[in-house]
Amino acid sequence: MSAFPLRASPTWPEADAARYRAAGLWTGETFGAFLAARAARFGPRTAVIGSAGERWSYAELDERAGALAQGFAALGIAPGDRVVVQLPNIPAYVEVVFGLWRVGALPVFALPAHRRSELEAFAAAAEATAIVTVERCAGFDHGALARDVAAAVPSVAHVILAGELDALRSPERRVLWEPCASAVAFLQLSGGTTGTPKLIPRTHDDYLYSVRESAAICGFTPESVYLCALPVAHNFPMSSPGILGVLHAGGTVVLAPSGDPRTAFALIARERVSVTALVPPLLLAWLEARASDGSDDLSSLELLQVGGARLAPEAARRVGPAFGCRLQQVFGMAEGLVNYTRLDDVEDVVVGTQGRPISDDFDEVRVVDDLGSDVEDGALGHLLTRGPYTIRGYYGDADPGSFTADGFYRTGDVVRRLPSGHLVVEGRAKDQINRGGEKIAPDEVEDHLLAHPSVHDAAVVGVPDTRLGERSCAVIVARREHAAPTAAELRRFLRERGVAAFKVPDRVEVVAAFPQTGVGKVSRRELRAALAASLTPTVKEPA
Ligand code: AMP
Ligand code: DBH
Repeated sequence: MSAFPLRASPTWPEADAARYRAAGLWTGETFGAFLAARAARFGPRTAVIGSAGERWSYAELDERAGALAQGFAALGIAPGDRVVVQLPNIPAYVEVVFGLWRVGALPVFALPAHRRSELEAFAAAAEATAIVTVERCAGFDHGALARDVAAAVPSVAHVILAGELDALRSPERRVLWEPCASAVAFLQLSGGTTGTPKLIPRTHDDYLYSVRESAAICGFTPESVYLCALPVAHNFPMSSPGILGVLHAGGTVVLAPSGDPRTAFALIARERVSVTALVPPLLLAWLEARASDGSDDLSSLELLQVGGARLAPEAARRVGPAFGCRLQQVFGMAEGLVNYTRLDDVEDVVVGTQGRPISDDFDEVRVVDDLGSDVEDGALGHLLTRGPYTIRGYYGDADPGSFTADGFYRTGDVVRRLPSGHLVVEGRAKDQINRGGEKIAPDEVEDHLLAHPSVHDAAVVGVPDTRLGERSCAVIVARREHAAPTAAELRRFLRERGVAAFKVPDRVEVVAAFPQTGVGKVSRRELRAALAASLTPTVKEPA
């Protein structure tokens, strides 16, 4: 077993677990068994297509994952070990993740955009023993980054590069791990509202339940061809129904190296893609590209999913005419609850709501006022949720305040529930900026800004933006006797500290002092709200 024991995380009470098992929601299947069963059933069918021409059958994927698992074991990766995976959209991602599951290790999913500051925090919080990455991607030296992180985080003993996987494979077929489906299978990342990362412990049972149901809701079949245009490790393209949903159904995953319309449209035409998933800004880019050049053959597209951030109804209405396919809105979170508009919902519902939960019977949704009392359907309130695939606590019980005493997750989203059960996301009560689906924790960025020698105080707030929904703005108070740092200087400073590009403020404003909100100790939330309100009218929306 791992030399670094898993931290305990709050989990479902036994009575609920028993209920989910008795109802057949939690089946006891593990990810390792899942892939073996898919290979037995869909053996010669194509499971994964890469942009460099790779085409792996289900049997081949199973074989590759098995051989890699033996290699991981030989290297010393033990059951229960956490392994940070930072890979772009390449087929190796799929074999690595299943290979880790086969050896009993827990992937910790990082995005290619993450940099030293984030990777170090994930590796340290998870006490990871290895990092799997690529040598280089999109001009960035991920290999060097992983080696830096390994040097800084004592638990990390191995850096494994995608280019070394073939050498690692072993023909041995030892049984590596006796699976337990109720155990944590991986740690997903929360968009987070705090500076320290909150890791999300998902079990085999709970995640596979959501994957199977999602595939059914979205009508996935062995004929489904899914284009993964978003970063593959994100919860949406991974599980809603995402690549796991396609593999469950026996369909084909096509991995796009980027979501840009040129790349994606060519892959859709070449592989006869039937379904894909986008965040709203990417949808806007696709709509524009389609309007200026309609020559790509996208006639195979049947379903376009959009989620991660608010989709403007005007954009939603353009999907059908532009792509000749149905739109589906997806409102989900890595912590669990996923809502879908249904394939048979009328247009007004598909355009005007963010869908309803996966399970009518088992997802518990409450919409409450500030005091925690349920509000009427149609009224605004805080969304709380509990159910068979929503976590009861973060890894190591970080941030217990995100959960109610009776186990509901406080999503931080402000919603309206319609009598049909559909939810409309109206806003947010959590300290988080949603930059076109990329979540930014103001605290985290502020902590970095405060490290600058000329910064006395800093607040990071969201400002409305037509394209991204919101952009981030850093409001800075300079230190006495110091010249205020320029925006370019602050951006460079953050990049040098290893902060992901999407977290670097789009805009920097310098003020003499922060407004005094309330009496006594100023709450960061109130301060950010006051600053955001003072900023909004001056925002120049980009063309
Ligand atoms: P995360 O916690 O990083 O997984 O992000 C989940 C959050 O993204 C949700 O709580 C919402 O705030 C936001 N979100 C996801 N999908 C949608 C959507 N379709 N519309 C509006 N907000 C969304
Ligand atoms: O934004 C998200 O985190 C998200 C969006 C759609 C998600 O986790 C999901 C679907 O599963």
